[in-house]
Amino acid sequence: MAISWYPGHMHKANKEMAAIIKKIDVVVEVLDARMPHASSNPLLKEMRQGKPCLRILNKADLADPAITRQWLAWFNREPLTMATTSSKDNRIGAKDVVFLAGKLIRKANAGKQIDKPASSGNADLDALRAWKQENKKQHIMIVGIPNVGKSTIMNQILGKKIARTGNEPAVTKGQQRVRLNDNWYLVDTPGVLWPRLEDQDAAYRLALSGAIRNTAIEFTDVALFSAQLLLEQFPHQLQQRYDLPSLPATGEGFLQQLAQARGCLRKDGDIDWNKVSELLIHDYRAGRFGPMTLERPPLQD
Ligand SMILES: Nc1nc2c(ncn2[C@@H]2O[C@H](COP(=O)(O)OP(=O)(O)OP(=O)(O)O)[C@@H](O)[C@H]2O)c(=O)[nH]1
Ligand SMILES: [Mg+2]
Repeated sequence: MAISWYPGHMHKANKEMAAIIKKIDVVVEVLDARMPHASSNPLLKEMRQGKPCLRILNKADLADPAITRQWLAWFNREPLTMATTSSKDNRIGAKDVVFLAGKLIRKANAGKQIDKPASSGNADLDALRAWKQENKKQHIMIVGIPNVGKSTIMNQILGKKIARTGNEPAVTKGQQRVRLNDNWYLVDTPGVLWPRLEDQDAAYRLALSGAIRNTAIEFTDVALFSAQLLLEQFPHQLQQRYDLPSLPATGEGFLQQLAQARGCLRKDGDIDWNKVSELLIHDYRAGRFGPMTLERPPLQD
């Protein structure tokens, strides 16, 4: 079954983001460190139009640190962007975000021809204007796919729980603007996808991560896709987690074996596909196979 999830609230949220982006100084794009490619929103690139962007590879605790470093190097090649990580035990805080966002704004301004306003002839007024320019309110908008950890990061930056968080997509329903201090404002936004998930392999990875509402996916399809992927790329981790003597060649064979081993069976002894699918997907989401990154950056020269 092709995966697609673009409910009305996302369309609305995308329109609302596009409407305020002109007033935003730095866009903070939160990505899933386990799948930085699949979790990159192509609409955002269009919307951003070269505005400074800080990318946060979040849930880095669930990703392979060596591959995360490669991704950071890959993203840092892009002009007017910076990339960093955040994780459960080492969350990015206000100091880091303000420091990096400030750096990006200075870089962006250095590339601009800023005409100094003509002197008003009144020294006090000129000083007030200069002060206002220096103390301009800066706006940061936090964006990203559903359930990637935007609100968690916003709360961490603010040092208190202002935004509701939860382990399911579409927890945040509308924009929320909060003052961090005299100079900085933060805007939390609802998680958004885009109308057509053209790369269906990437869509399945998103479904595995928990970015797509459970009612919009077939658990068994996602589990079959995931079992095949894990068999090909992480056979040792699979075998270790489930203590299996050997691994079958196909995703279906693997799920059958897992169902037998874990008693995911119906009363009549048939395999309970839903139950075994949930088991595999939940284990991945909880990081029970150990840190695991499903995508690598393109090869660099
Ligand atoms: N392991 C791990 N989990 C995290 C991390 N950051 C956030 N989470 C969890 O991810 C889930 C989603 O977090 P939210 O902050 O609600 O995500 P969101 O992007 O605001 O989600 P929506 O508003 O629904 O789009 C919650 O269960 C968080 O506890 C992290 O760095 N590591
Ligand atoms: Mg949220």
